Amino acid sequence: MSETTTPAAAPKAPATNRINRARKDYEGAKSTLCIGCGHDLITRYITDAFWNLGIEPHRVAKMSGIGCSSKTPAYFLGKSWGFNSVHGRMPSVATGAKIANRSMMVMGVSGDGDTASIGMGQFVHLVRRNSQCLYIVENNGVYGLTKGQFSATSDLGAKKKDGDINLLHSIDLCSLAIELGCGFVARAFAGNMKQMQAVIQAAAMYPGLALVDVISPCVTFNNFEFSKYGFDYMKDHQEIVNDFGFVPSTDHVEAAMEPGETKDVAFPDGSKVRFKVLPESHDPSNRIKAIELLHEAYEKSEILTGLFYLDFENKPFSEAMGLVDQPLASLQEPELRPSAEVLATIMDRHA
Ligand SMILES: Cc1ncc(C[n+]2csc(CCOP(=O)(O)OP(=O)(O)O)c2C)c(N)n1
Ligand code: SF4
Ligand SMILES: [Mg+2]
Repeated sequence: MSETTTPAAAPKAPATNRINRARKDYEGAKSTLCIGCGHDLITRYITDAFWNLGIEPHRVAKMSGIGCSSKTPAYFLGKSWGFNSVHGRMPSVATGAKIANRSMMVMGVSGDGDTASIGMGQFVHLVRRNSQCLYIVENNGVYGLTKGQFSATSDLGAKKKDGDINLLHSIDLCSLAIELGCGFVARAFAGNMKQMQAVIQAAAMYPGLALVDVISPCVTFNNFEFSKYGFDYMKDHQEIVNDFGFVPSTDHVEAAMEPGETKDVAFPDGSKVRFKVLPESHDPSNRIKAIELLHEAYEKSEILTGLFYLDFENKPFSEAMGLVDQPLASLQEPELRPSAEVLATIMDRHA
C-alpha cells in the first residue's frame, strides 16, 4: 500500500516585521502616476525595504524636489516625516534635516531632471559633504511631469516618438558621484526585483550619502523599442556588473543568493553586503576600475547596473562636524550657552 503524505506547506511570509508592524504601516497614499510607470515599482521596493529592515516609520524623513518622481514619497511610508521642496533643492533640505536631528534616517527622492539639470549644484555639494541620505534618482531620461522633454541623462542621439533627436551628450550621475568621492554608488533597473530589493536595503543602512540611480521607464513619453530607458530595451541590454544580496544586522535570514563563493563587505552597524564571486564580477572596492567601467560603457552606449563603488573612508557630515547625538531642536539653554571659561578662551583667541 502506498503511503500518502501531505506536502509540506510553503513557508508563509510573516504578517509583521521584527518590530511587530504590518507592511500596511509602511504604505502611503494611492499613486496618481500613469499606470505602468517605473516610479510605482520603486515605491513598492522602498516600502518592502523599510518593512524588511524593521525601521520605525517615524524615524524616517523623506525629502523630494519636483517631478513625477518627486511626488512618489507621498505613496510610501505614510507615517514618516516628509517635505516636498522646490525643483532641484532637495539636497539642501535633506542636509538641513540631518543636521537638525541626526537620529533621523534621511531619504531623498529625485528625478533625472531634478538632479542632473536644475539641482546639479546642490547634488554635487551633498555628495561632497557626505551627509547621510539614501538618495534615489528615478531616472527615465526625460522630464515626465512636463510632457517628456529630453533630460541631461538622455543619451546623445536618443529619439522621441515625434522624431525629435537629442543633440547633447549625457551626464552619468554614477561616474560623477564616484569622482566626487561618494562611498556608495549603484545603478539598478526598476524591472529587476532582486537587484532593487538588495540595493535599497544596503543604501538605506549606509552611514553617509548613498546614491542609487534607478532606470525607471516613463511609459508615457520614453518607453519605445528604440528608447534606452524603456522596459524592453533594459531587459535585453542591461549589463549587470555584480550580483549581491543584503544581510541586515538584525536578521538571521541569509541574503537571497544561489550557492557559490561569496564575499561579504561589513557595514558599521554589522549589516553585510554579500557579493557572489564570479571571474567577471566587478570588485566595488576598486574606485579607478569603477570609473573605467562606466567610461567604457558610455563609449559603447551600454547601460551598466550593479554596485559600482562601496567604501566607508569618509566620515558622515554630522560626525565630521562634531555634532552632538541629541537633536539640536531639543537642546536647552544651559546646553547651548557657552560657560564663562569657554567664552574666555574664545575671547583670548581674538585678543
Ligand atoms: C524652478 C522650476 N523650473 C521648472 C519647473 C518645471 N518642471 C517641473 S518638473 C520638471 C522636470 C522633472 O523631470 P524629472 O526630475 O526627470 O522628473 P520626472 O517627472 O521625469 O519623474 C520641470 C522642468 C519647475 N517646476 N520649477
Ligand atoms: S508621465 Fe511618465 S514619469 Fe510621469 S507618471 Fe506618467 S509614466 Fe510616470
Ligand atoms: Mg525624469
